[in-house]
Amino acid sequence: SFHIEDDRTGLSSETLQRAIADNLYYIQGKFPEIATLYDYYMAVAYTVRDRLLHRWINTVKTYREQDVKVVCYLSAEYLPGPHLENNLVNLGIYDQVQQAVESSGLDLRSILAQEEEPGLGNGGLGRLAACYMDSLATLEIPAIGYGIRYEYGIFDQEIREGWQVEITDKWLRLGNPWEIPRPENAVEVKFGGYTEPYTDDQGDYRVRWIPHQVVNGIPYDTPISGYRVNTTSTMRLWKAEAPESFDFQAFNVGDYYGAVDAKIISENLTKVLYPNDEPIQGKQLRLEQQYFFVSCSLQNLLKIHLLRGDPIETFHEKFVIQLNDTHPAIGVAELMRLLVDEYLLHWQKAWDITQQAFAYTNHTLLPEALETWPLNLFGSLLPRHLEIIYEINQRFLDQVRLKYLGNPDKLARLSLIEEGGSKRIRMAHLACVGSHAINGVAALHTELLKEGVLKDFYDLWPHKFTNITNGVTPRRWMVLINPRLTQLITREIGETWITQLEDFKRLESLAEDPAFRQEWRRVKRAVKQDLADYIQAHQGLTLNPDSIFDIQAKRIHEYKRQHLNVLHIITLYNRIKHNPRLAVPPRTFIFGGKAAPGYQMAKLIIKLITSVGEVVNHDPDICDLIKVVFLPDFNVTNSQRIYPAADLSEQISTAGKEASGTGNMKFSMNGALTIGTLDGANIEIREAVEADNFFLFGHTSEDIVDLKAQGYVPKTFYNTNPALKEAIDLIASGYFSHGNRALFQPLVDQLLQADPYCLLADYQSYIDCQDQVGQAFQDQDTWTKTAILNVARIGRFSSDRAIREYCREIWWVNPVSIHLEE
Ligand code: 26M
Repeated sequence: SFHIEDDRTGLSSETLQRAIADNLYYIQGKFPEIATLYDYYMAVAYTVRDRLLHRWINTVKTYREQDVKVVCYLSAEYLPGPHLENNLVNLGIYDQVQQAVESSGLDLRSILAQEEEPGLGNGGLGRLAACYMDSLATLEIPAIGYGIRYEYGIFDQEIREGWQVEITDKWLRLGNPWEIPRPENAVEVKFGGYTEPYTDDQGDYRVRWIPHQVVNGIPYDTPISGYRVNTTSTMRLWKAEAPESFDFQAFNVGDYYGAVDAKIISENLTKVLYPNDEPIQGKQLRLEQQYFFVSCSLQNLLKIHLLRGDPIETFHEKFVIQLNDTHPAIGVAELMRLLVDEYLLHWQKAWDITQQAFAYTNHTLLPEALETWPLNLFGSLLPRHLEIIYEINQRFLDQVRLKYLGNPDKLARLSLIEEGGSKRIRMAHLACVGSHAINGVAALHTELLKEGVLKDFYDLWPHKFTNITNGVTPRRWMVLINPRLTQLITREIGETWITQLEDFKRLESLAEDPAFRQEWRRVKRAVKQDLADYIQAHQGLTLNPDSIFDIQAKRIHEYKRQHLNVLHIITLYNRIKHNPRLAVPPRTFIFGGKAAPGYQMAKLIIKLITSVGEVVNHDPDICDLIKVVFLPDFNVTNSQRIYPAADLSEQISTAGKEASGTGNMKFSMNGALTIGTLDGANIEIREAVEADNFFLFGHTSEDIVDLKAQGYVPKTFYNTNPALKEAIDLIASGYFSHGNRALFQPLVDQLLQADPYCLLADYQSYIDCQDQVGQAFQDQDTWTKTAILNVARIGRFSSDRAIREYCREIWWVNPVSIHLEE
């Protein structure tokens, strides 16, 4: 039958072309002759958004009208990456939009390149939240992701004279077509002031909080599409604004400029994202940010609950709240405050609801990363929450006392308050006490949690602990970034793998097929050429696409050991210098990653990488056998060029330090082999792909503990290993720093005097393993077989699997399918 497509929903390329022209005119206010590429990007983005809105509205409507349980992901960080291309993939309209755009004489790739990605996170934790939002929508699980709408996200990185330079990320400058502000849903958040007791109508003892300041939270909603389903979830990010009434009238009558100051102070709250790997020396603004977004989110949830006509007592049956690390852990005290002070529930009832509603994911074991807040700071900002935490603690410790009679150490270790010089609130303890489930992000990480930082909680409540190994979404990390490999795989095994990644198993037998291996190699070579072209265009460096692309891309941190990788590069360099005719397989070492702005050693590691590159890349003796590239500004957009092009994935953290890692999964999914330690999810990846197909080296986490217990002396390794000594001495000599011996002295000293991450202890094992890699790469056919087996067996590491586990084991939620009303 004949029907005309609606311009807002139609999916044919003709309709899309008309809609894009329409949006260019009516939203951008431009006609083709004067439109910029960015105008076209906006027109296409609005065209795609229109197609999402229909599904989004029906999703929200369904959840509102039906009695469904909703997952609320609370995360201070989200790294969704560019939205446009992902939505094209999920809606299944990539080809149609490409055709529409080309018919208008434009090129889709260059339009996609216009989008500024929301860099609202530091790294792994924020990207995990984005993968989980994708999987929740794809699996049709009702979900809302709550967070902070930072005006400035993670800084952009430039490299000048080999050093990192930070540039502010003005991602909202040209507008954001993906968000819809909802000022009508603004909520008020209180800060400071004092509390006072009163007696309510029932004669019950109550407390009210008289704040010093009130800030408004304005929600900005972004649709998150699922893959080929109607479900479109919401990422709701809060922006802080000054409430007109509070500061402008009641408080500052006649003080116009004072009122403007107050407005500026309020709006500072959501100005900037903090780096997570810099010691947070009592940064008050960070605590304010955390409380602000958590209070907004919980108030919003209670409102939704009551709007659905449900009684407050059933809150935990309709919502489950996942704490993405301790950043939102203040939510435990805030929900108690809302239930007890504002909804007038009795303490015990409120506590039951709270404990059943919350669950906590831990993402790091590093002691310096465990959040604690000085009690004074906390009490002056959140006086009511401090009282509530005292009450929670008292009741909790009463329980502990009964169980561990006469063990005061136990009490001190479990307490929500760290005693000593200055008292501090332990946010991880608040999260544990207030949650019904606690999970680690990889098997080893969960075991180490249970025997380490959270041991006392594990002894108390073993049933609360579970492992849920991280996963990544195959939509972005395969389909979107690697269309060539996607096509090859789909041609052979169909496309079910896109939502059931375990179907990759069907590739196993193809590893034995020489013709398939040859095609696989052709794909990998083409993808490597793409990256080489990009690097040529942006850095003027010519790379050999037949060399081993050996890539380490992640935040720069001593525990991740980028400098161990550098020691290997220098070792190879020295070997060639000593023996110019040595047959070494050509290698291209590629690094990417940001250092926290205040983390001097990490910044020096970047300078070391670029300095070694300067020398090695231009040394004629090396005959281009080694190239070292530092790709600036590692973010989601740039990472998408990197993962597909790797032959070798560097996952070389000190065992016991990397909670999981997720880059390891993205590389492997795209056919890289891994060189790695027994750390985080590496262990499970190695088990999945089988030991023969993984390059393992280094001490185990137990070895590391023993090594340190015996009094680790890094100098011993230095003194007894000539190649290691030569590499370190070369750095110390000023060879890579124009004779400046002082430049890398702090790094050399740290390695020789302390070496807290045991690079020297793992050096020889790493070098031996890298030699095996070099050998193995010579046999391209076997290498390819191994790469295919890696992909065939990586299915477990889909975020769909992880989300299914959260649903079954922690959240107790079910899918709800969305039907579109015509
Ligand atoms: C803080 C201060 C000083 C040094 C380090 C830190 C710090 C380190 C890690 C603070 C927070 C950290 O954790 C947050 C985070 O991003 N963790 C990452 O979470 C990913 C998703 O679960 C994991 O894959 C990564 O292994 C883990 O590092």
